This record gives sequence, structure tokens and C-alpha cells, in this order.
Amino acid sequence: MVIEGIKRIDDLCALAETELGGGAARTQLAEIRRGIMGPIRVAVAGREKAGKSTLVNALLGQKVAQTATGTCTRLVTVYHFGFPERIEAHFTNGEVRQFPWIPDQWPNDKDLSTESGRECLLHIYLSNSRLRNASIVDTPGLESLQYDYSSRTSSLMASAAGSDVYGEIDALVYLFQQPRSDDMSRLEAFVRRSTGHGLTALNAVGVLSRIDSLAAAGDDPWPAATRIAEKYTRAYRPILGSVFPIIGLLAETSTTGALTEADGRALRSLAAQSDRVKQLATISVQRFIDSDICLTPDVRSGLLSKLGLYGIRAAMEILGDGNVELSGLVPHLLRQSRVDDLDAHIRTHFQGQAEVFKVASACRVLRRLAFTYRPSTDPKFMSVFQDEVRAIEISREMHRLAEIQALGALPEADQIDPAMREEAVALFLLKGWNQGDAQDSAAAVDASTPDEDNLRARLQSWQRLENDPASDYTTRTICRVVRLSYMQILGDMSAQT
Ligand SMILES: Nc1nc2c(ncn2[C@@H]2O[C@H](COP(=O)(O)OP(=O)(O)OP(=O)(O)O)[C@@H](O)[C@H]2O)c(=O)[nH]1
Ligand SMILES: [Mg+2]
Repeated sequence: MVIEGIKRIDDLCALAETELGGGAARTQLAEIRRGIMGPIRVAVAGREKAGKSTLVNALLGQKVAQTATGTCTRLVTVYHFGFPERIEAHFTNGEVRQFPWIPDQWPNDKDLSTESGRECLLHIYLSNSRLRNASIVDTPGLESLQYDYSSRTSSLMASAAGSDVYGEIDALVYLFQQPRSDDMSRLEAFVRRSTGHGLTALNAVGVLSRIDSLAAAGDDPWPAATRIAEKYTRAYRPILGSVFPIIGLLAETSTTGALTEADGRALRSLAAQSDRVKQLATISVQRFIDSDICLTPDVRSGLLSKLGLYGIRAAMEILGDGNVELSGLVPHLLRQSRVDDLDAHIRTHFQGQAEVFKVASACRVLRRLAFTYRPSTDPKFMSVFQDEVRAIEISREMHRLAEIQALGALPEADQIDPAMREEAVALFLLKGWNQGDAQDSAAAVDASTPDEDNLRARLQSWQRLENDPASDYTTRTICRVVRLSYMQILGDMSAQT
């Protein structure tokens, strides 16, 4: 289903392309059109070395993003479905350079710089069917530039193709590497910068990454990981839909088919050693590297880079009984990575609402373009442009987004009494506005008397609470959304009679 807002945005961009001239504005309009017609764009962000690129590879089932122990991802990189497979570097001045996609061969620094030192955004097109329903955006670590946190974030985002890259994403996966005392303040700072990007618990989730390093070798990291993830899910609820604990490395190795037959043989010969030898050799990474256990140093370090110590132990345990083949080992490791829960969340909660999120992010970029003064642009056009952006923003489809967000905020709105909260849930969840059936909508709220007077009375009580100076921000926001929902129903009812 293509919602009407998408077509309106595409038409508006086509019109603006001729009116706003070339350069950065044109690049942004092209970016909006590409984004609005394509699948949802999910960004993976977080601290340096949190395992972002590893997770990107795991989600794609293909080792495309570079991963390393030193700082690695330096440019925002968007992976799209497309053919021929290629890399496009989009520069801030509108210039686009193309390179063939050859695995493990990236354009060098010279290819990706200009005389004025402009940065670029990389678009990589791959014939990977996992990209059909969601494009994935890999980002540099939040501390990879040497500014203070907030300005660094904004300059990082603003540097991407002359636009704010977070205006061009529709959903976010935020990685926490290890629980740290400043996680909350960092995420809050990130979200403060991103509120203009419309990230809410609906289209943002957290990931507690690299779970295998949470416990000492030989101990099970999952009880602690589950406890921390639950604690973070509660603490971050208004911002993140949920926090998933995962072992990204195991996920990447399993989904990308990185384990070779030779790895399988090496793991099997490890598994055949006595328990004591195995235990001693895998006490620590260093011990495993230094040990003289049956494998060459190269094979040992290869296994470590694909599985980590936890993964090697897990594989030995699975292979221990001698009946499991390599093909049987991989699904076990994938399950142990627990990436499937995150994958399912992205598919149901992000892709399921993709159209609404895409219109919302396109509107945010269009709003900036529409309200930027340009002496050479026809003022009459600018006023039409601004009116149309506002009209799309307050259209039914965008109100749906506000309703979904308000629904997410209701549990925290303790200034709203339980009966009114229940009324709002019924209104948001059951309201049949999408089909424009006002009677059904009204009946969802009040099955006994779905008449106009009754709805008006309800609308007024929400309005009173909205205008009450004692109401906090969340309460006022929810009241406003409910009031507008009632106004829509009333408008539909009068249109139908
Ligand atoms: N043991 C273990 N290592 C991991 C895991 N996830 C990633 N790594 C390793 O950690 C290192 C950094 O991973 P990346 O995916 O490059 O991290 P990043 O967040 O993209 O790093 P930057 O792009 O430099 O910010 C790599 O050597 C990965 O193999 C994990 O779950 N467990
Ligand atoms: Mg990276």
C-alpha cells in the first residue's frame, strides 16, 4: 500500500527541484525522493567499537561492512538493494562519484576527498534480498570526531551530503557496548539532538552488544545480560521500544556463512581434547593464543576472530557429542547470538509502519528546505511550498503517527486518570479513521452512544486537561492528540451525513 503522503511528497519534490536550483538543495530533494520510494532506512548507531558494523553484516547475512579492533567506520554508509552492485559517494556539493562494488576493495581516501576536503555519504547498492524491505545505515562511532559530545554528533550528522543524515533515517538501532554509568546521559544527549528526527520508542530500539564479554571465560553471560537488558528496557522506555542483548560476532559468523569446512574440522579436533586441556586452553584469549593445543596459531586466531572465546567454547560443547556436522553447528550458534529477536522486531515494528515513518522523516527534511531563506527563489513558490509541507504534516496519515506516539507515552502519563487513559487506548487502537468510517470510530470509544454530543463532551474534557496549567508536557501532548483525533471523527461524521 502506498499512502497518499508519499505521492504528495514525491510531487512536491519534483516541483521544488525545478524551483530551488542546483547544489545541496537538489541533492537533498533527490535524497528525499529516493528515500520515500524505497524501503525503510534503519540506522545502526552507538559508541565506537560497540559492534555496529558487525551487527550490520549480521542483519544483511553478508560480510560487507568493514569491522576491526581499531576505529574503522569513518563515513556514514547506506546499504541499499540495487543492481548493478556499486558504490556511490555523494559529496556535500552535489557531486556523485561511482565505483564498482568489489568485496573488500573500498575506494581509498583520495577517491573520497575533494580539494575543499568535503566529506561524503556512501551509498552501496547490493543484490542482497535482505535489503529489499529495509536499507541499513552503518554509522561511525559517536566519539570518532574530537569535539565535545553534542557538537560532535551534530557535525557528524550534518556533514553527510550537506544534510542531516538523521533526517534521512526512519528508524534506529542504538548499541550499548557494556553497561556504563554514563549510558543514560549519552543516550539522552543523543536523543535531545535527535528529537527533530522523530525517534521514539516506536522506531528506536536498543541493543546490549558483545554480551560474551560480560562474564569471565567459562561463565554464562546470559543471566546478567538478560537482567541488564530488562533494566535498560524499563529505564529507556520512553525513548527505546526495547533493549535486546545479543552476541553480534556469533550472529555475523552464522548468518554470513563465515565458518569454513576447515574451521569445522579444527573445532572438531578441539572438541575431541580432554575436558581439562580444553578448559585450560580457553581460560583467556591470551592463553588460547599461547596454548599448544592441537591447532596452528593462524587457525587459532582465525577461530577467535570468527567466534570469540565464548563462541569457541560453545562450538566445542555442541560438537562434543560427535554427532553434529558443521551445517548443524551454525543454527546452534545463531540461536546463541539471539539476533533473531532483534531481527523480528525490525520486521514487525519498523517495516510494518514503514510508510508513516518515511513520510515523517521526509517532512522533517522538507520543512528545513521550505523555511530556509534563499534570495534567488520565487517567494510565491516558497509560500506554496511551506503550505504544502504543513498540509502533509497535519494530514490524516501524520496524525496516525502522533496517535501511535501518544499510545506509547500513555503508560507514563499518570496525570491522566485511568478511565481517560482507557478511553484514549480504545480511541487510538480501534479508531477506524484509516477507512474513514466515522461511526465505527465513534463506536470504538463509546459503544452505547456514539453520537456527536457525547463525542463533543469527551473532546471538551480532554481540552480542559490540555489547558490546565498544572498539566505536564506529556499530558498536554497526549490531550492535544486525543482532541485532534476526536475532531477528525466529528469531521468525518458531518461529512458522511
Ligand atoms: N567478542 C566479540 N567481539 C565482537 C562482537 N561484536 C563485534 N566484535 C568485534 O569487535 C570489533 C569491533 O567491531 P565493529 O563491528 O567494527 O565495531 P564498530 O562499532 O562498527 O566500530 P567503529 O566503526 O570503529 O565505531 C571487531 O573486531 C569485531 O569482530 C561480539 O559480540 N563479541
Ligand atoms: Mg563500524
